[in-house]
Parts: sequence; C-alpha cells; structure tokens
Amino acid sequence: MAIEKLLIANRGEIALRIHRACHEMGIRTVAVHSTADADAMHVRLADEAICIGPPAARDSYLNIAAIISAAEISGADAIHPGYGFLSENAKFAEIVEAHGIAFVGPKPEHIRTMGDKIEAKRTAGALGLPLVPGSDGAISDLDEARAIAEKAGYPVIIKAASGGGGRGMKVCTSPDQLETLMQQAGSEAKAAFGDATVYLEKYLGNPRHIEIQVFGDGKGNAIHLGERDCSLQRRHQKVLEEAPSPVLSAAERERIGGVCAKAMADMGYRGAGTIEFLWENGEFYFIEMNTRLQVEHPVTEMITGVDLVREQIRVAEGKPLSVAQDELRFTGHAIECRINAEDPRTFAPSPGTVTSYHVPGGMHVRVDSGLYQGYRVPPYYDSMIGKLIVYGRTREGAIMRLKRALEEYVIEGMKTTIPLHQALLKDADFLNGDYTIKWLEDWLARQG
Ligand code: MV4
Repeated sequence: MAIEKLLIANRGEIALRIHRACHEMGIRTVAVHSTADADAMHVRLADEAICIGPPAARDSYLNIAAIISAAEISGADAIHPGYGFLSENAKFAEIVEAHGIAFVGPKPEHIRTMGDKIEAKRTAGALGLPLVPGSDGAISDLDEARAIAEKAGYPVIIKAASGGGGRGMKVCTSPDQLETLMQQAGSEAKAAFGDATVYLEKYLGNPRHIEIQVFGDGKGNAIHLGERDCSLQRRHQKVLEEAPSPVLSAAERERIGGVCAKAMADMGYRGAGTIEFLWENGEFYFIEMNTRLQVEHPVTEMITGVDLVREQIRVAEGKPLSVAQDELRFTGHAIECRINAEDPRTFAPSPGTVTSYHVPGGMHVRVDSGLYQGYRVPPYYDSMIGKLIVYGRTREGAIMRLKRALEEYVIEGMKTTIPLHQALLKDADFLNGDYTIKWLEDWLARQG
C-alpha cells in the first residue's frame, strides 16, 4: 500500500518534522489544528488544514471523533500521531485501522501491552531483556511485599502499574515503612490513574537513563539504532540528550542493542520504539518501553544517517526497513538541547510573541522548530518551542559546535531555556560526561 496523503495528528515542531518527511517522500499532508494553532508553521506548509476544535487538547488533539472525521473528509490514507497526545493510545490506533486508515505506529496490541507497566515488564523478561529485581507482577499482599523487598534488598521502590513518566512512585528504605507506603502508593495510583495496582522493584540509587532506539517491520525483522543518554532531566522532563552515551563502549552497545533487536523481532514489533533502561555499575535494567517516536529521535538520526520518520512511513506502507543491522554505523556524536519558552531559573512558562528571530546554521547544525518572527506561542500546550541538535566527530567537537550555535540563536519576545544550556555546557561534570539522573537537579540547586 502506498500512502499518498497523510494526516498529522499533532502540533508544534513534531508536526513540522512529520510534514517535512512526507514532502520529501512525495506524500501530501493534512494538518489538523486547534483554533489556537491556526497560524502554526506546519499548518501553513501542509497541503490541507482542518480546524478540529478549541484550544484545550481534550477538545482538539485528543478528540478522536474529530480527527477521524478530518481523515475521512480529506481522504487521508494514513495518520501519524507524533508523540504525546494520542500516540500511545491503543484504542485510537484500533479505531484508525478499523476505518481502513494506516496507523503510522506500532500494532495496537503492542501499544496496549507496553502501556501496562507490569505487562511490559513481564513481556520484556520473557523476551530476554534484563529486568530490575522485584515482584513478578502486581503485589497486594503485605507479607508477599515484605518477602520480595527482603530478597531484592532495601531500598525498594513501589510503582503504579498504570503510571509511567515518574508519576506514582514511592521509595521505601526500611521494612517498617512498607505497609504505609504500599497503601499510599495504591490510593494515589487509584486517584491518578483509576487503577490501584502497584508493583515493587529494587531501588537503584544513582543510575543513568539510557534508552535504546529500536525499529521493526512488523514481520519479524528488527534492528537497533544504538542508545541515547537522557539522564539530564528535571522533574521527569528531559533537558538535553546525547548519542552515543559517554559511558558505553562499542561492545556494550552491540550486546544490549542486539538483545533489544532480537526481542523486537521475536514479538513482531512494527515501527519505532524506545526501550528504556536504568544503567548502574555497567549493568542495564529494563524499566519501560515507549511505543512511539520520541522527542530526542534526531540525535539518533545524526549518528546513523537514518530518517526515522521516513522509516515509520515505509513500514506503515508494508515496505521493509531501508537499512539492515550490518549496514548501520554509529559515527560521531550528537547532542540535542530542548528549547522551552520558560524562565531559565524558575522554569515558569513564558509564552509570548516572537518579536525577533534568528536561527543558527552552518555545518552539522539542525533546528527543529515551528517558530518564526511574529509567531505567537500559545499558552495552552507544552512549553517546548524547538530543539537545537548538533553533530560533531567527537563529543568535544559537538559541544564546541553547540556552544557556537547557542550563541547565534536569537529568540526575542519571551524567556527561553537557552541561557540554561549555555551554563550547563560550561560545567566540568557535564564536559566529562560525568552525570546521572540525579545530577541536573543538584546542579540547578547549586546555581541558586
Ligand atoms: C526507578 C528509579 C530507581 N530505581 N526504578 C522515573 C520515571 C520512570 N520511567 C522510572 N523512573 C525511575 N525508576 C528503580 N527501580 C528511578 C527513576 C527515576 C528516574 C529515571 C529516569 C530518569 C530520571 C529519573 C528521575 C527520578 C527517578
């Protein structure tokens, strides 16, 4: 099946990213947008644009009926969900396919499995991925919890089965806290997700967050595209990502990547996926799998030369992957800075109108952003307004280029996190690649 017209069920820089891949493939695009996004860059560039509702995401970007109607009216033969919004909604994927429209994403059953963190862990274990020691599934009985915690060793972490993204977690340092924290975790999970189911894991004190990019054709073939180090986070929001990780050797990459690719081949996974691990003392521990294209996918594109959105569309057309594992080379180093319309010290959102705009350019510099002079950043959505991605032959070279590109980047009319990135790039620990998931928040506290 050849896709001729694709509906982009998203907004902002990722909608533009998808539009670009489509036009490079000769595919026409349909933008669906809220009333707040009528002036967005991707809406202007798309071949057709359909307003699907008011600013609130639940009435527009999450409105399945409106999006399906727009696809029917425009005659789109595929829908790309981007990230966030409906991208990991198995029901949406099913509805899209039930209408004879290609869903540019994984099979609905795989989205559903990985959305349940307990099912995800069980599946990952069965497929041979290394797990964090802990309960085999849900845990309700206190005596059972005590035995598992004793075996794993304190501290342990209690997680919500329907959680993810860091919500609904409790760290327990001793047996006498276990009962209270189990109850708290359960009732908080019930309130937040409508599901009180929790599970238990050994708590890793100071790991790195390293994720493996995988890709399957849905027919039993799969590859890995190496890792991204996403340890630099604040309140579970990534700030800067890089590939490769400063701590992995080629042999370690090949080993964990091979395990992930085989797992995806065995499950018949389709499309782009990210397998998230915590990494401590040279060991990988599976925590979650994301069944979508991720914000930070460009760093992987930079070091592999593979256009991940193009591959997603090819696979949705039933075509094979355009690159085999033994043809893939990981070359050089890429770093991405997320640019948010936020105060760089307090992180308070700072939407506004772009009064002056100049993007950096030059060799190996990529800017994924829908900003332009005169554009008004709406206050209703995520504050990320763009991504600056650079490539260098070495990590040091990439850092020098990133400093240069950040100097060139002019965005006036709102506060942005550009100064935060400039300060970060001067830090000795960052320059040494010496950081874990705790590091950024400690560093921010030290900046005062
Ligand atoms: C953990 C952990 C320590 N030990 N699991 C947070 C988000 C969710 N995806 C999983 N998370 C964690 N799970 C065990 N067994 C620490 C975190 C965690 C974290 C993970 C990745 C990146 C940033 C983080 C910040 C705080 C906690």
